[in-house]
Amino acid sequence: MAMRIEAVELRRVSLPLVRRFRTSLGTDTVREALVVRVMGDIGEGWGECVAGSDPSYSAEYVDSAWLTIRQHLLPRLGGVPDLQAVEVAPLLSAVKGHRMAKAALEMAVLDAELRAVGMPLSTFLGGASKAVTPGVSVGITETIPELLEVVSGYLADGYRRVKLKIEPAWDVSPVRAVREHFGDDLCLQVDANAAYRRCDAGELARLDEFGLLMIEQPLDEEDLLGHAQLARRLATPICLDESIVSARSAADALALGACSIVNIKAGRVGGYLEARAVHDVCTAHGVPVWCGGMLETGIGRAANLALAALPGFLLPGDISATSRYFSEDITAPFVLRDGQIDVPRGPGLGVEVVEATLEAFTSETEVIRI
Ligand code: NPQ
Ligand code: MG
Repeated sequence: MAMRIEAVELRRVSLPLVRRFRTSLGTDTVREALVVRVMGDIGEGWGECVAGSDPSYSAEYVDSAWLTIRQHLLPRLGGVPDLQAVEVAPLLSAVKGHRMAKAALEMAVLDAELRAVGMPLSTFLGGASKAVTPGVSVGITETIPELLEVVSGYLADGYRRVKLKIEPAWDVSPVRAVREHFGDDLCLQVDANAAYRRCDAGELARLDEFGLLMIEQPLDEEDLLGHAQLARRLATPICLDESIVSARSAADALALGACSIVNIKAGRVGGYLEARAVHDVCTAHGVPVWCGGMLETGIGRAANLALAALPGFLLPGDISATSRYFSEDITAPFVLRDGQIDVPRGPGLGVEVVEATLEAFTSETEVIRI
């Protein structure tokens, strides 16, 4: 199936978070998302750009992605008569970087194409799982009692894996408190979002006694060598997030010994097809992967569920129920059922955008006609 793009609608959407989310990068109370609708001869498709409102997690942010899509990406897709989703990345390869912007467009074209042929994204990607086991990412809180209360709530909701956000001076004590309070059986891991430096290795080694599943991205995204050196000093496995921007960088990180687990986020690597390639590289090396999360709306959440249905996704991801983040979403909510979330079965992403809700949360719209 192929399409000709006739118009693209960009929307800035602001969804209030149910509780503020603090990480070593900053504090968010609202998720500002960029939603992309591609319209063409075969119908329409939806995509979501996972960039944040400022360049703190990565260099990309909503405004940069918006401009890049309009000025540099769409002009390379707009005139193509028989555009296929698999050609989107090659056609955009002359534009350096801007992977999250590229991923959003590819997702929308994939959705349009797969809807037109009636195939679910999970089937197209090669996923077999019907449901995935969710984890939950827990922000930095003001106090340890507050953290224990928040974690208790998530365990009561049915989450079976907990990830604590850490930063210097919020690491050993919260981890110890959670481990002591909930016991050794709790699947526990931490994520530093690059908040440490090579000279902090001694401090990070203090986490070894808590039996963590992994420590995610302790050092700078560009510091693969530092991660390799740190991996040799720590008993806790290192997982990379920000550093992995392509299948090639995943292969390099594994060859260097910089990590033994990989967090896959399609936006960060330029799309769901590249994300599958990262999965394939890791699986070929016997390295387990899991699906990261970027506080997606139902659009991105649906696509993440499809990706996480691939066989190498051996660890619970940051795919939580909608209610972990939002009281209202632009699609029907994803819910926990017996501690799992179902992979969408409908064609394409398998979700319908509720247009009235989308409109209510939209602060800016631009329609670009080809
Ligand atoms: C991570 N996500 O794994 C990211 C980081 C992150 C679920 O822990 C707005 C948009 C705020 C994206 C905060 C989780 C964000 C964001 C943190 C992503 O590193
Ligand atoms: Mg992370």
